[in-house]
Amino acid sequence: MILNDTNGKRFVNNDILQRKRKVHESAMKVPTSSIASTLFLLSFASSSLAVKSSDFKTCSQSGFCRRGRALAERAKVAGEAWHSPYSVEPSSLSISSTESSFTANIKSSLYPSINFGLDVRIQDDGVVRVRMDELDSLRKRYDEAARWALIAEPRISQNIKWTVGKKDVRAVYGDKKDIEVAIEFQPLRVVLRRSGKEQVVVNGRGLLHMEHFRTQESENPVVASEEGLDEQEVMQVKSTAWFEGESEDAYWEETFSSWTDSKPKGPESLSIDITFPNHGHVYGIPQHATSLSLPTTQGENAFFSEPYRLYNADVFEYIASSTMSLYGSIPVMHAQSAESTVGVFHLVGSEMWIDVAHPADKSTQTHWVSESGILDLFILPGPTPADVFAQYTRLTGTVPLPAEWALGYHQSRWNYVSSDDVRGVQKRFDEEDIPVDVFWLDIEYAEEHKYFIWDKKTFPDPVEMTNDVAATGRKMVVIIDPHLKRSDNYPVYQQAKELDVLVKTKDGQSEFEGWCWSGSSSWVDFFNPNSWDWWKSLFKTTESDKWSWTDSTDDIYIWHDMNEPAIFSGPEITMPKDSIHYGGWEHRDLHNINGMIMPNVTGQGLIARSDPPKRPFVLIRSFYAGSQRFGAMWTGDNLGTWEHMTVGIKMVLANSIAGMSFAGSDVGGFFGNPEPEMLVRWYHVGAFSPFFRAHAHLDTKRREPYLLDEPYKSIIKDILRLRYSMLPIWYTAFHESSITGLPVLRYVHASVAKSSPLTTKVALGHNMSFSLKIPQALPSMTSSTLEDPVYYDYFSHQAYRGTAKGKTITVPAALHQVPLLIRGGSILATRERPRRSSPLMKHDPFTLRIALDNQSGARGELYIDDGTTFAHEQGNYVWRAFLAEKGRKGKGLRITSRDLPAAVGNEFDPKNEYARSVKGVRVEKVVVLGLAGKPTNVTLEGGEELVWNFVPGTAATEKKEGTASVLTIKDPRLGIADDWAIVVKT
Ligand code: NBV
Repeated sequence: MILNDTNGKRFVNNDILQRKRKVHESAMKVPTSSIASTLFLLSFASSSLAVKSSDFKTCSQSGFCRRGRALAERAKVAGEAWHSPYSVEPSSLSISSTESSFTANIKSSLYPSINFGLDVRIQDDGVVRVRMDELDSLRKRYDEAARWALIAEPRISQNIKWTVGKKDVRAVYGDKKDIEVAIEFQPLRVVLRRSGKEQVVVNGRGLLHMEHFRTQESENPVVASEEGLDEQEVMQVKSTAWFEGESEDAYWEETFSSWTDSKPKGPESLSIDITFPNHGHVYGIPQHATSLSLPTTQGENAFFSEPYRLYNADVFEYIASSTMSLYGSIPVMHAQSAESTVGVFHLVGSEMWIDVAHPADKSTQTHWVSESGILDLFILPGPTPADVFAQYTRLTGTVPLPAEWALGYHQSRWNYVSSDDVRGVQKRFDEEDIPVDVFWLDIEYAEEHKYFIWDKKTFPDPVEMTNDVAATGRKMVVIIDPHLKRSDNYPVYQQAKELDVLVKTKDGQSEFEGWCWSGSSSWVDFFNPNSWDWWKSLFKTTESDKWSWTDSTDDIYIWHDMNEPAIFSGPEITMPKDSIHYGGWEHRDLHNINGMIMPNVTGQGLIARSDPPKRPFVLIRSFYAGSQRFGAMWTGDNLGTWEHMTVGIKMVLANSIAGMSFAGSDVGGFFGNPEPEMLVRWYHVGAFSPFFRAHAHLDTKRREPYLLDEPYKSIIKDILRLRYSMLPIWYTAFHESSITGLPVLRYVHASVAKSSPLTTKVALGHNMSFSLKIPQALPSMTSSTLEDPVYYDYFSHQAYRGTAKGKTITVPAALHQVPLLIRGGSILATRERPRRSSPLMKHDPFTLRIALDNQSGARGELYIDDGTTFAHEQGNYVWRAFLAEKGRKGKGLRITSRDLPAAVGNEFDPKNEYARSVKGVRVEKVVVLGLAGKPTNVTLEGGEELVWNFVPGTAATEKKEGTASVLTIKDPRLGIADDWAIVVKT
């Protein structure tokens, strides 16, 4: 049984999810342009940077990256004369009986005796999967990345017909039969076309190279000259040198700084070029601190000189603009063109470097070089961004619906030093009436950094402390790092040792030892299935015969830091690549996957500890493709600077592109002491991030919101209250994301037609309802380009009218003003009563804000459930569709609330247990923006006149800019879970 299967049931692909997806598909249509967008910040002056770059390799310090780039350079120099040595052997082609996939042998003219196998299959959503591995090889290439990243074996289409020609094999498919995949034989190329136009070309530049396994002895001698070699030998050397270069560069050993990597398997790297013709922008491959539209690393005027690196690493004081690796890696890239968005998912778990170039014709060339592993490439045909998200999350899963409290505000610092400190912080929040849901404890809560074990000197009463916090519905999160102190009095370590589930050194026998917070430490090998049940059991809060966490409660959730893994004594602050994991795999093969299993098992432990089970919450720093199923992420140790604030948003968006949309950055910056203005702006950013946590380094001054002077304190309190009032919008957006894979925070590209980069505005949820831009402290205005017909300022109700071409507007954004716009055409549900924590809002009434478009229409949805358990999987939820449309004869307005699943004929009981529990929860206010003309009366359909008030706008009727008219319907006494209609006559 593989771990993902168990999770699959809980987190993804369950029946409920499939049914909901259908409901969503039939109820909502997401236009292409609504998926593409981003938040934009002004650019800021550079600050001092303290990263120790020399701790991390550049491409030229990494043998396989050097070889990969040198290969590309040789190809460039050779120009037209360059040809890929790889080709398909047509006679070996074998099409499956269902005709949906085929295999073939691949030969490289360099090594005629080496065989490679190609496997191509088309999935039933049109995704093309291309796999290649060495056949009958000396050793086995790592082929388990899919096991960890994918939620299930993808379903293969039954409607494909391959046509085998002399030069290629092709399939045409898709609803409109407009997609064509061709695998060309000589040289091997894979091309995806839509309507005859090339979208993705693999090996078009001839950079494919799978270094085959060999023995050191079997190699060609390294030759400085050809002297002394007979003709045959010269030919032999030359026949590979034109392609592979003349030296065996770092094949068998590699030294970086004081570390030597023994490389017992020799060279096994994989180079592949992927071109996106006519696609001028590429996005994704997180995590890097850079713009969303990835700057070039090759070609004339390349922005960066180094390729983007994917090698999970703990980079101290990282640079805000760099291709350096950071904590997580997701090898997923979207490419955007005027007509389409496509994607690729290069499923490799080893270190990877990616070069990006835009040749003159506005297309994008990419070159991916990874250290080991098979080729397992998914081509995601799009053609809309929404399609690419659906295609990717069908493979790797969506973010499961989080507990609602997890969307509230999290207060953290390294460290709250004692139980009394925690109580004191909570008291101050309450005295100032500032909402907060979660208090966090960093590593100092643990005695000698032996995680799970409280330091009783400072935390003598952890259960009582947690219960005090939980009294207002709040939660605690405590850190559990992956390094285990090698100590006789640490039961967690002792048990791991007994179970023999620790990572081994290169001999495969001895326990790997490294240095971290806990001093001499070892690491659990979570690839070893024997570790799973044991690790889950550690979270049990009830007595058991073994050690269990009786010092904990169900209100304590988990934070996994340092799971790259970060090892102070290791090369590049991580684990030596020749360390050995379960199954005999080297750490090199799976380094980027390493961090994703621990949170998976922890999550299962959290689920298992309570009855009825509650949704887990785990925060992770290191992640890989599929990690979205197991936790939220944050962008690590940012600096308290404007650049880091800015790039943090881009990093959150880049993560969202790669499926990891429950993301945020440390509010305030981890290092440094931000000035109050900056802190306020940082709270603006945080309040519009899916994961909203303030956190700070040990050496920083305390900066909890209540410590600030006025007006900053009140401004931050207002921002926090705004976030809390909007929690229903966030929760509904997360619900949608859990079904469709669309990110919660969306980038909306200004205009698909112009193929502009994604750098204009950010949108939250389905309706792109929000456009937010954060200026630096001054000037206090910010501008945005609008294409959609109308936007309304969330607070002043100023109407801004965009044009098809895009129009630049200026929005006030003084420190106390969040530049927040609602898109005309949306209906938003909020809860406007300030409370101390989100669970206290459970039975609060709702306000509906209806922002009309130019046709006097709007729609929106609201999803609510108990917010903590899995009862929603049994159909216990309320999911409403709100609609505003012109009344009879095109006059007035009719506003309705319907049950969304029932409305599209889904099997669903609107009187489910949860719906019954919120029977008394009502809509307390309906606000309509942009109504043309004063109503004559406002009634419940077929019923009484309601209490209302109308303030005419200066913009409403003439469709000009100015304030919008505002109709406020007061306390219409409507149930949030009931069907109703309001008729507005004008
Ligand atoms: O556990 C201490 C910190 C933590 O506060 C931070 O959020 C992590 O990213 N941790 C890194 C280790 C030390 C960093 C200097």
